[in-house]
Amino acid sequence: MLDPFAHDVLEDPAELHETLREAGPVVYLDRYDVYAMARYEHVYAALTNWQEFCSGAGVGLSNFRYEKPWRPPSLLLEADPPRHDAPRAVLSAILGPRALRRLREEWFADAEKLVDEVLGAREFDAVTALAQAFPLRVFPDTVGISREGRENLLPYGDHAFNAFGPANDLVEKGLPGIGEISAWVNAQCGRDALAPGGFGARIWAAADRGEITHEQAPLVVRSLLTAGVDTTVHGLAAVLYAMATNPVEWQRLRERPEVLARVAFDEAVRWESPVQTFFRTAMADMTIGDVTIPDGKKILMFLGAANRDPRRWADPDAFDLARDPSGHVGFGMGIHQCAGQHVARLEAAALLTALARRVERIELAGPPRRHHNNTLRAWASMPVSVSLA
Ligand code: HEM
Ligand code: OVM
Repeated sequence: MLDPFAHDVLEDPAELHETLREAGPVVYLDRYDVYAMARYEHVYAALTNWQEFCSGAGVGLSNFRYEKPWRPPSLLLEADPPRHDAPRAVLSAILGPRALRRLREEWFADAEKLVDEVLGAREFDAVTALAQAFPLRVFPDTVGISREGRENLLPYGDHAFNAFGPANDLVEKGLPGIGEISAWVNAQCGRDALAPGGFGARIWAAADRGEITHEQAPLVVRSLLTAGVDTTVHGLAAVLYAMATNPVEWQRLRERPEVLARVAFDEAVRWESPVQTFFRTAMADMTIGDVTIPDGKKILMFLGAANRDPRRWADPDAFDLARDPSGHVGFGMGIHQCAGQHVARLEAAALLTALARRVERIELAGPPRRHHNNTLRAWASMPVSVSLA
């Protein structure tokens, strides 16, 4: 009766991950009537095989063939080729490294300003003061949404990521507010709600050029608002936690931030896997090892377990800037691999570089507290103290 969504597992999933990896390539979870994969080799193989492991029936526990989705499905995350292709091409161009170059200077300057403000105190909460504050400072403006109502962004993402799991207490706690929050999010996706020049306006411009339809444009904007905030918050929290608990790595980063800020963030995404799991749906009977997955069944992919599989990673539990973390599946792999990964990396590079310049030491000033979410590995609070360079 293993439950990946029970509170004790969400608090610390390491033991479940090891149990699943050791049990074999595929494990049946009777509690949810789904199959689980936790070894790197098999998670990687499934993520790069969209034909047999599809996303169009949803990437949560709910199977859209039998159950009505809680919101119209994402045109990216919850779509298979060929329908996935055009929205993906549009977002990849808007969020790609070339397009982001013009943001770099501005975001680095914004990070300097935020860090200056925060370092007015020697003790603060790294989750609220940095990991939440920085994405909220740069991302909504870059998409081009209104100032009013931005407090809805984190709760919306939190609920969306909870909704990939079972209908447990975490989903229930979001339900009373989600109607109003969704209405606000949907209203931000219209052409008239989006400032010129932002990511949102560029999605509409792609529709004007015929690359996607005008009906698709608001849903593509919605993907940014769903996937683009909580993920980076918890990704940044992960790298800040890694630094606060690995002082030698912090010193290394401070010596070469231009190179190591990026490595540190990707190593943190491997180490912590802010997005822990996603499901796929079997498109045929498939026998893997000695388990047969019947056609139509859901398969739970443990990105977090794959990213610490000792079959793939030496000393997997160590946060180590000397390792090459590339190939981790923390951003997924294959055709659905995170469309926003360059955005996340740029945010992290900006924040870490600003911190590296001014902070000599960063350490925990009290016990950090986890935030439980069915999909995200998240922090509620992380008291830290710093000494300045
Ligand atoms: C897809 C993780 C940041 C937008 C994904 C997937 C993962 C992921 C694991 C693959 C889902 C799958 O295979 O089913 C993360 C993490 C982030 C992050 C760990 C931060 C540390 C962002 C940001 C944005 C974004 C900042 C937007 C600006 C998307 C979109 C998809 C996606 C649109 C769907 C892509 C597709 O299906 O083709 N992300 N993400 N993500 N992500 Fe991210
Ligand atoms: C989306 C999306 C993409 C990635 C993650 C996600 C809630 C949503 O396209 O809406 O999580």
